[in-house]
Amino acid sequence: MEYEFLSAESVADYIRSKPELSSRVNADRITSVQEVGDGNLNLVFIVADNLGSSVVLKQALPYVRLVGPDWPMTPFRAQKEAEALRIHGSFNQSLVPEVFLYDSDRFVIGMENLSNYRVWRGAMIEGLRHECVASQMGEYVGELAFGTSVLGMDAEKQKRLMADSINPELCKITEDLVFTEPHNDIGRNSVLKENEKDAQEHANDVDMIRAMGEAKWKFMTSAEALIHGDLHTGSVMVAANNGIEGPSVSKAFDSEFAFYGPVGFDLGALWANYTLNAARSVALGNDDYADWALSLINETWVGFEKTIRSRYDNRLDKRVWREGMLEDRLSQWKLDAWLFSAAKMSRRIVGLAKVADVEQLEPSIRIGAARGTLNLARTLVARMSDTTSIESYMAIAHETLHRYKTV
Ligand code: SR1
Ligand code: MG
Repeated sequence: MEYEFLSAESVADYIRSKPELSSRVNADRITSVQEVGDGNLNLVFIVADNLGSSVVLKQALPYVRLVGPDWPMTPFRAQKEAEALRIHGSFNQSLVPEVFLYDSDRFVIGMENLSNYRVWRGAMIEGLRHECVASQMGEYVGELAFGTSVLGMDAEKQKRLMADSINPELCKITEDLVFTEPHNDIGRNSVLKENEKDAQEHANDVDMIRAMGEAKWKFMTSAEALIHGDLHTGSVMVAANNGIEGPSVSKAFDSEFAFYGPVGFDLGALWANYTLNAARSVALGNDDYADWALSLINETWVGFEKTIRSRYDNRLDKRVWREGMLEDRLSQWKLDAWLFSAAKMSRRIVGLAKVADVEQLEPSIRIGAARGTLNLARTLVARMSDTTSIESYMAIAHETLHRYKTV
């Protein structure tokens, strides 16, 4: 597919040609253009003028940036992202960036520049505590779980939206990288030599494979809501309201993996990424921070549950969806989040697209963080049948990560 890529040199002309952008940034007075795309897929520019206005331009490349042109990828993912941001924003604009423009010829999204925000993963790696963000992300998942499911959206409208939101290419990335390849290496997996045995045991664990089969099935068949689809801590921007720490604000971004999928997948992604930070923190001996990171699991769940409970009175069909249904859904979503989190943490250890939390550790201590995380994923799966309380999850994570600490 042929289309022109943006460059630092061409963005001014691009903005000039789009009234939705030129009304926000003065293309004749641009003072800085930064390419900040540190994700795996896209080009991202922050463009600012000398009057203090700025905008973000995000362009989908026709391939996976992490790998290069050898891995082609549909640029129509930009359309999925723009639509998901708009729909999610309609429930609570404070939790996602505002979209100003979607350019279907060049697959560009023009959106709000979150200039005083930063990526949560980086902030957590630095040991900063952005309070309330985990709860806000639970609230975000709760809003989309209610608002885009048949609980909150007219059933006919919801079916049309579901059809429009089909996102097969991006879903395939997840199906392969998250559920399949950790147990079936096609040459994209890698670990430290000292972790090869751990990765092998993880890959060969028949109970884990069975659970991942179930998780993959759920991911591919359970079209509950228009989920974010890749809600790790690198997909969350955070800003402290007062000073460096204390109550913060946050926004979920990078929604190109959005599709009608299981609500528990987004929750599980958050839980897994809190846990990956805890693995890092344990390895570094930052035990207090590790405990704080694990406490976010509960905070996200509470934010989610509170939102769903508060919306449930407004459900569109009360004939058979009564109070019991709410309790059943919450139990199932918790179980799903538990299962998906195991998949989401182990893929970041053995598969393609690892996370800085663990990867940036010195090898001598990374061994323990990787081993602990893989064993934790397997233990969580093994324990699912006897407990799914969040307290148990956090206790299992605490105990397992400390047990495998090296040095
Ligand atoms: C090829 S894309 C690799 C990963 O980056 C994204 O953030 C998703 O997690 C995907 O699996
Ligand atoms: Mg991303």
